Amino acid sequence: MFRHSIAAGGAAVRLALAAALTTAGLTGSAEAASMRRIITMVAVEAKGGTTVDKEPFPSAALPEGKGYELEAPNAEGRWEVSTYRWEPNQIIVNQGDEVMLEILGVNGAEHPSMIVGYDINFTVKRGQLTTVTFTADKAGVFEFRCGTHQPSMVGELIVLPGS
Ligand SMILES: [Cu+2]
Repeated sequence: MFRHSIAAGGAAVRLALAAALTTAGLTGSAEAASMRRIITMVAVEAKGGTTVDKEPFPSAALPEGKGYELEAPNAEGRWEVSTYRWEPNQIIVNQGDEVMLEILGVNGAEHPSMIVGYDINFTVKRGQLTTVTFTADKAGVFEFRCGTHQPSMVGELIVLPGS
């Protein structure tokens, strides 16, 4: 749903963003010029848990894949849930921007990943900063995904169309 509204309303979103930037004094005109963009990201694992005396173990399974894990109660009745994520998982740039993603691996040994539609492959490793640079020359919505931790470790690169 959201993806469709972005795709259909890209021009409106771009104008709104340009207006917001102008209001903030970040650009002199309603048309944002191509910029160098540096976006810091992390590969993280969100975790939570409790015990069955406080909350029952969920009866519904989570989607298949290594992106979600639901551990059954242990001998003490404690159960855990975890998921791998990109943070942020939505990136908005203007067409023509020179984009640099600086991605720190915090959880998980490695994340072999790609930006679908941009033919960009990269691997994020724990404790290392992976730099991904590209020119956002194609407008549209593009998935970036880890090949291991699906279906949760996915995000959207939104490239707003140029004039
Ligand atoms: Cu991963």
